[in-house]
Amino acid sequence: MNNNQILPVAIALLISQPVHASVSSSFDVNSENWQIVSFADFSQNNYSIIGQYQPSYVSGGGNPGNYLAASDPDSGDFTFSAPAAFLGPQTDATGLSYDLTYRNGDVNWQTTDVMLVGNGQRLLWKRDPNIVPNSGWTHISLSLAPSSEWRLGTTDGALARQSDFHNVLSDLSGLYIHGEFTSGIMETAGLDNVVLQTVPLPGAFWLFGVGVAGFWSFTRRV
Ligand SMILES: [Ca+2]
Ligand SMILES: [Ca+2]
Repeated sequence: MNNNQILPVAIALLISQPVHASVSSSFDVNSENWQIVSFADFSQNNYSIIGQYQPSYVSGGGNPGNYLAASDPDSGDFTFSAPAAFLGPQTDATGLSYDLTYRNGDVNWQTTDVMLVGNGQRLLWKRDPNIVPNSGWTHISLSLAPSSEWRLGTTDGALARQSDFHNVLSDLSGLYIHGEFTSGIMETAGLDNVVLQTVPLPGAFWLFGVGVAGFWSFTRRV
């Protein structure tokens, strides 16, 4: 490959990268504005916020590097609440993944695992089978699409439809990851590697990139 060919290939590679970079938090530098939000009782569909707190930022012990932790702050269901970077118009979002660790407390409380709020609607995700975090790192991955694990409004509400996802994601105002797996105020949960995946560019854009690069190469030769 000569010099005239390297640049077009580099351009093609650059253009072929997805424009919609996924939003992510790996907590390498700080807590990235995540917060702890505690709701009255997910299991009773009581979504009153009873407390907001700062998470602990833990150096080392993450998956890898640093991570966020929260010790159960009150009698409610505490969640890790995503910052503004994850919110707003997110209709391109297709999935969510995160890593959980649980280094203090028995796992004996199971209810909604992820809650999305937007446009006056609430989507509730409860994994089947239950998530049972442990002192290592458990990777959790979910699709933002209709399934038997997604309910609208309440834990016994209707199965969420595609139109419900579109409505909520078009103006996402809250993304909450449940950290509470112990009945009683004693546990500590940790969070790392949150990724909100978005639709990658269609293949036509990649071909377009190759075409542009090829044209550039052609014009360099004449
Ligand atoms: Ca980390
Ligand atoms: Ca608890």
